[in-house]
Amino acid sequence: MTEITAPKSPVTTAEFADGIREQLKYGQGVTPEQATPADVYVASSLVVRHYLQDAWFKTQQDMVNGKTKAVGYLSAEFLIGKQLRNALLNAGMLDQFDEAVESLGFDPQTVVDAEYEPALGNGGLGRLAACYVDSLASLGVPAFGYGIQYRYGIFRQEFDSEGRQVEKPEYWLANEEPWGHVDYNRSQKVSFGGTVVEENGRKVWKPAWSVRAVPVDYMVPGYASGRVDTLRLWSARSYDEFDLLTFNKSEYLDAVKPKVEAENISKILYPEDSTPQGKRLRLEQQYFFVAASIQDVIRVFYPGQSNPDLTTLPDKITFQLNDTHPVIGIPELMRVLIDEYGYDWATAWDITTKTFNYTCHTLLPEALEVWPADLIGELLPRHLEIINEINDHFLEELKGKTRDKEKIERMRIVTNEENPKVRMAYLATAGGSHVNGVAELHSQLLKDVTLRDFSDLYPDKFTNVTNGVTPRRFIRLANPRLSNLITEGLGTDKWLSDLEMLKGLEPLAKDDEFVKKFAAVKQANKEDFAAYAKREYGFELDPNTMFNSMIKRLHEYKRQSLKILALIAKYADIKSGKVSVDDVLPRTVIFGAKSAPGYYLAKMTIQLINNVARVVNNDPDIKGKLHVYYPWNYNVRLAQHLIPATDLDEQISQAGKEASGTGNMKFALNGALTVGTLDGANVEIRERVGAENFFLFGMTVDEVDALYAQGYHPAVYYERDPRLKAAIDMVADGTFSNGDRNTYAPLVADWLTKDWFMTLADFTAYCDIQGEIEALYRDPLEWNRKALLNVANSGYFSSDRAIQDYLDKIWHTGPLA
Ligand code: 26W
Repeated sequence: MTEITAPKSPVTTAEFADGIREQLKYGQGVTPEQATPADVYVASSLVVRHYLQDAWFKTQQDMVNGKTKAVGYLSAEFLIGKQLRNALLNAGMLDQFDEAVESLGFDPQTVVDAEYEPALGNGGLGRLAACYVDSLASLGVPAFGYGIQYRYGIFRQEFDSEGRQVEKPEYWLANEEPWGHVDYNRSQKVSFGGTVVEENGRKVWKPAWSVRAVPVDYMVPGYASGRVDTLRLWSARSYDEFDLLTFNKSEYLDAVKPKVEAENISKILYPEDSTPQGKRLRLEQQYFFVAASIQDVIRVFYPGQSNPDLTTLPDKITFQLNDTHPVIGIPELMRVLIDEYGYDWATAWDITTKTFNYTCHTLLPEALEVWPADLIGELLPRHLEIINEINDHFLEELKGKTRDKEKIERMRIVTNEENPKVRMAYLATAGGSHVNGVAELHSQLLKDVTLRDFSDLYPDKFTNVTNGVTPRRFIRLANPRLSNLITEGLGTDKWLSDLEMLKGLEPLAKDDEFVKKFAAVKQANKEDFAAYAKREYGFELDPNTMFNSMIKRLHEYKRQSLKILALIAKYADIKSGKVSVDDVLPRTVIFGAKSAPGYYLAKMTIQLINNVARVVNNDPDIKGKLHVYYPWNYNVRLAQHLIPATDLDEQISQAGKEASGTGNMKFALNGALTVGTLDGANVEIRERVGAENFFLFGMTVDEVDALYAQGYHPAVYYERDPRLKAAIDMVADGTFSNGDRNTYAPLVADWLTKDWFMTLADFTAYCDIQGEIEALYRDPLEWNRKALLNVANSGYFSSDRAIQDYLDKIWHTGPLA
C-alpha cells in the first residue's frame, strides 16, 4: 500500500516508546510488563499531549498577542468521538505510535480500542461542532469550542428481548480520561436566582446561589497546521466543599447549593433532539456554560485588567451560537457590560450585536426553543429584565422600519400574553449580526418561512453556510484503503487539507482498472465490517450482498418507517409468490438509530425494525436474500466502521424537514450511492455528483406544501398501492409480533390516519426507484464508476470549506499570521 505522508512528525518512534515507558512508570505506576492495553492507551495519549503542548502554548500566545480575531464556537454538544487516533493523525505521529506500541509488545488496535468514546452529543448538531473545531485548527484559525463536559453522555442504547429500546446510563468517565485537562485554577463562578435591587441608581443582581464552573481543556490539533486550538468543556462543581470564604457569612448559607444540586448541572446530556423539553435544568445548563465562557474570554483577552476596554471585544472574538441553546449569552453579555463594567445600553448593544452570530439547525417549529418568561425570571431575574428591555428597544426599532403592526406583533421576542414566553431564535436573530441555515434549501426556507418577517426587514443578516465534514476522521481514519487509493490516483496526499482536489479523480472513472481497484476497496471494507459486526454484535453479514445503510436519529420526519415498509413489502411479495426469491437482489439492510426516550412512535418503530429483522432473517423462504440488522448504540465509532462499507445510503426525509444532513456527505465521500429526496444538503450533493449518479425520488417541498393545503389523507395511498397495503397489513396482522395485533396498532393507526410526514404518499415512488437501483447494482463496474464519481465530486462537503465560508461571510477573520 502507498503510505500517506502525514504531517512532519515531532517525534521518533524511539522517543515515542520512551515517552510511553516514562508515563507508564510515573503516571500509571506500572512496568511495561504489568501494563494493560488501557494503561498503554492512557500513556500514549499523554505522550501525544506532551508533544502538542508547545504548539498549544504558541497558538494561545499568538491569539492573545496578535491581531487575528478568534472564534468562540458556543455549543451545548460536541460529539467528538475517540481522540487518540485522530490526534496522532493530525499531529503526524500515527506511524511512530504504531511502531512504538508494537515495540513494547502491544497491538496498536487493541490499545486504540481501550479508549471510551465521549458521547457528548445527540446527533448531527453535536458532530458538526466537532468537525468544525477540527477544521478551525487545521486552517490555523485561533478558536475555542465552548461547551459542557457532561458526566453522562447520550444514553447507551440496548434492546430488550422484545426488540424495544432500553436506555442505560453512559458513564464515560468511569476510567482515567487522559485528554481532558481539568484546570481548577481557571474556574469561574456562575450564579443563579435571587433578586435585582437598585443601588445608587444602578441595577444590582443579588443571586441566591452559585456554582463553580471548572474548565476541562481538550487539545484540538490541526491537521498539518502546527496549530492546536482548545475545546473547553465546563464541569459544574459545588462551592461547599472547598471555598467557605467565597461568600461572607450571612450570604454563605443561602449561597451555597448542596453539592449534589450544583453538580447536577453538568451531570447529563439531554437526549432529546428536536423537541426542547421545557426543563429548568436545561436552562441552567445553557446559562452555566455560556456565562462561564464569556467570563473566560474576558480573562483570556484582557488579562489582569480591572478596567478593560470591552469596546474592542468584537475585534478579539466572534461568538457563533450553535442553534438556540447558547442564546442566553446575548443578555448575559449585556448584563456583564452594563452591570459589571458600567457601559451604557447603546454601547453594550453595539458590542453584543457585533460579537454574536446564530446558526439555525432545524425547520421543525417545535424545535425552536421558547422559554416561559417566569422560569427565566426565577433563575435569572436580571436577564429577564434585560430581555424585556431588548424586546422594547427592538419593537421601537421595528416601528421605524415598517408600518405593519401585525408584523411587529409577530416579531416580538417576548410574547404578549398572560404567561409571556421568550423566543430564543428571535432573540438570537435580533441580537446578532448574521443568521445562517446549514444548506441552501434550508437557508432559503428559513428566509421564506421560519424567520420570514425578520428576513423581510433585515435581509442582509441572512446567509447560508452549507455543512461539511472533516475528511481526516471520516475518510483518512475511517477508510485508510480508500485514502491510499485516492493518494495513488492523485499522486499526492494534499487532498486531506484541500478536499476539492478529489475532482482530480474524475477522469479515472473512465479507467476500468482504477474503478476495479475502487470496487476492491469497497469489497475489503465490507469484509472488515462483517468481521466487526460479528465480533461486536454477533451478526452474520454476507459481504457479497449489497450493504444498504440508514444511520441517523430515529425520527418520524427522517422516515425510517418508509424504509422498513418498503422492505416489508418486498418480503410480502416473496411470501405471496408475486416475486420469485431467485430474482431478488441479495441485500443487507443496516439500521443505526437512537430514539429520544420519551418519543413513543419512534420507539415503536425501533421495535418494529428489530422484529422485522428477527422474522425475515430467520425465514427459510427468503433463502438469505434479505437480511436486516440493527446494531444497537449507534455512535461515532460505528459510523466510522459502517460508512466505508456501505454501497447504498438512505436520505429519505420528507422534503423540507432535514435541515442539511451530514451523514449524506460522509457516505458520498466514501463512495456510497444515495437514494434520497430533494431535502437538505441532498440537493447540493446531487447537483455536484450529477443527477445520473444519485437516486432521486419523492415529493418536493412545493408538492408537500400543496398536499398539506389540499388535505392529506394517507389511507388513499394505502388503498391505491397493493404493495403498501400488503406491507401495512402485515404489520397489523401480527406477523412481526408473534400474532399479537395490538403491538403496533398505534403505529398502524398513525400511518393510516395522520402520517404527518407523508411516508405513505412517497411510498410508491420509493419502491419504484428500487428497480433502478438493483439493475445498476447488478452491473458492478457501472455501479462503482458512479460511486467513484460521488467521491470525486464531493470535495465541497469538507468542513474546511464550510469553515472558510464562515470566515468569509460571517466571522471576517482568518488564520494566525
Ligand atoms: C432543544 C432540543 C433540541 C436539540 C437539538 C432541538 C434541536 C436540536 C438540533 C437542532 C437537532 C440537530 O441535531 N439538527 C441537525 O443539525 C445538523 C447539523 O447542522 C443537520 O445536518 C441536521 O439536518 C439537523 O437535523
